[in-house]
Amino acid sequence: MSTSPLRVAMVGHGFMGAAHSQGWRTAPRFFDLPLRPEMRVLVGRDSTAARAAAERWGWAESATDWRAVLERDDIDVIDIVTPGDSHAEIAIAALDAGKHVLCEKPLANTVEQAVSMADAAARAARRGVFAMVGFTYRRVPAATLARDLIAAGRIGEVRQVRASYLQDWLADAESPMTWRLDSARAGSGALGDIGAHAIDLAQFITGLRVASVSGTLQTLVGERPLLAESVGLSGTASSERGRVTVDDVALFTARFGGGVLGSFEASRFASGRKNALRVEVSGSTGAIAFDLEDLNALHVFDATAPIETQGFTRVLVTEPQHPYVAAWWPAGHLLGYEHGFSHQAKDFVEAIAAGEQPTPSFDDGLQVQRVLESVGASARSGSSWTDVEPNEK
Ligand code: 4PW
Repeated sequence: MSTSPLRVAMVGHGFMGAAHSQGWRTAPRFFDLPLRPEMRVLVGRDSTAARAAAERWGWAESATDWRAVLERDDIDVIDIVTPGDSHAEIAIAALDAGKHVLCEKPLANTVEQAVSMADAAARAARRGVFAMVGFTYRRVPAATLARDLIAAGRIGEVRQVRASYLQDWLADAESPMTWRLDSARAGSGALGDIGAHAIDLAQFITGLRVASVSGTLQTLVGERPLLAESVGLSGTASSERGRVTVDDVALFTARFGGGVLGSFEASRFASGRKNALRVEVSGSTGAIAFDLEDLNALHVFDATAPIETQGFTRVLVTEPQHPYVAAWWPAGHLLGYEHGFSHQAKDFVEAIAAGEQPTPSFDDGLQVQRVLESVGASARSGSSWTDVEPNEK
């Protein structure tokens, strides 16, 4: 293991804080990294809660003022796991202070904020300081394998894309309000929270970018009990009620560059679906299907195989030859949700050590933000086709 440290401060300590902590803690223990991440400071507004989270997850200390942490010269990385309304302020200040930044998705709550963040990232990159957005699911080995197979031409020419992210934790109308249901904090609902993952993953796997969209957004439950205590994605309800200000369901069709058509669905009301991020790509000589609820597998169809034995094959993605897998367990010993966060930390650390831009970059995060905004605009206009403005180069 490298002896040169990379000293990390994490701002925020909700569900994503636990996941990122797991990534930082585990990556240097399983991967041979060029820099050794050190979990220096966990930052949270409430000092008691921040201290408890720091002790539980293995951070050396806790703090309540992220601005003071940015001034410390014993911190190299700021990891942002707060709700979207604070991403831009923290990320821009951190980059300007010379800290590398890992920021949770979606990059921001608006395109305007995301543009400022991408500008700050470009300024910082010129000084060898890098920013990355946390579209973690790219780092699930089966998803990375899907990208590799398509890039190698294994399904021929991409013709059609189906992507969805389905959860059901809001299906109960009495499930309480959380920040994810407040547009001021989250920007949008299912669209940005989970639809952003579907957009990023579909683009990552196919190598194509969404050029225009036609969409619809719907809020199914307009009022919910306020949150008494947060637990995971949801929590316990209080006796007061509040208004839901985001979409519960987002549906849109998309035209990718090259004329490829895609369909997207994001819902937190999909009863029985717990965390089903699915991408299926149909090609001229085959197809590929990924489902996060079965994340150790990739379904691959080869249309050039003898017709008698054609069909989707469930490939178990646990061989040492598969992306990221060699560092873990022997073949067939499965990985889980949390491993994506270790892979994310690994890739981020390696890019920093090499002085290279990690991916997905803030430019990539901005492009996804533009897709989200175009879906919103299309929905407001009555589902008319709306172009996604390209990032300026
Ligand atoms: O980013 C997403 C979240 O906001 C996640 O990947 C899953 O859905 C877990 O929490 C929500």
